[in-house]
Amino acid sequence: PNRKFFVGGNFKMNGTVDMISELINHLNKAGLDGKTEVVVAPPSIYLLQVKEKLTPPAQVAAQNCYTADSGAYTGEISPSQLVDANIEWVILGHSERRSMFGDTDKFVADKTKAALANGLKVILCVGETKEEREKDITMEVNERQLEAVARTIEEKDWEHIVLAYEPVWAIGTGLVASPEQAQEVHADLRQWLGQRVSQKVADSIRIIYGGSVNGKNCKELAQQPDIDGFLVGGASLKPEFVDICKSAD
Ligand code: G2H
Repeated sequence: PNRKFFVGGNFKMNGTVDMISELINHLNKAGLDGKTEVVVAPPSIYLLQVKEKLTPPAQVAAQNCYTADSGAYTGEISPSQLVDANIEWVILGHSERRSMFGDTDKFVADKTKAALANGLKVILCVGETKEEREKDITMEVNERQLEAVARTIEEKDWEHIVLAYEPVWAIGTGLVASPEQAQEVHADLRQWLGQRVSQKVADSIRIIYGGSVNGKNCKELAQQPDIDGFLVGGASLKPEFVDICKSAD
């Protein structure tokens, strides 16, 4: 299967006007050749700045959005506003939003549907906690999160989704999943999609890994057959992000 490698940089709630400007300059000078699809996700207040300065083919993602188009929803951003600002992507279902900001499986699915309906592409995150892995319910949890989306969108919508597997125990902890651990879940997720959605979706969807990816561990992870890229947090704020963008070259 011919899946284009995908690397996302999730800045989370980090950065300043100056720091983000430096990061984007560095990325622009990196000579990314478009072999890997590169997408950066700054905090929403910096989306327009990044959109203006970032050189294509690199693209921009929001870190979240709401379901409605407009209205009395203080503090939220709509999918249509992101489209209006020429933002191509949105990250949905990140574990930090699930655990801290009330994003349930259903809410994530509804946001995904709204984002896709407006023409955004979605980086959809799933992943189990440490306790869930120890209880041996890793796939159950990941399937439950994915099932909520599968029953909300149509088969054709999956073409505009990149699936990010982010084990919560590996996020920001320095405890990266081993290439074997990540590959195992990625393969299971692909198999699940094949049975639940279609073989075509299973074969073509990019499944990317997130959780303490850095310039050193990315190469070995990138060689796994079902790892089609990364969602990078901490290391996306450092020069080594460029090395991660080139890890499949
Ligand atoms: C997982 C990842 C980016 P980090 O959240 O989404 O963050 O690379 O800092 O573990």
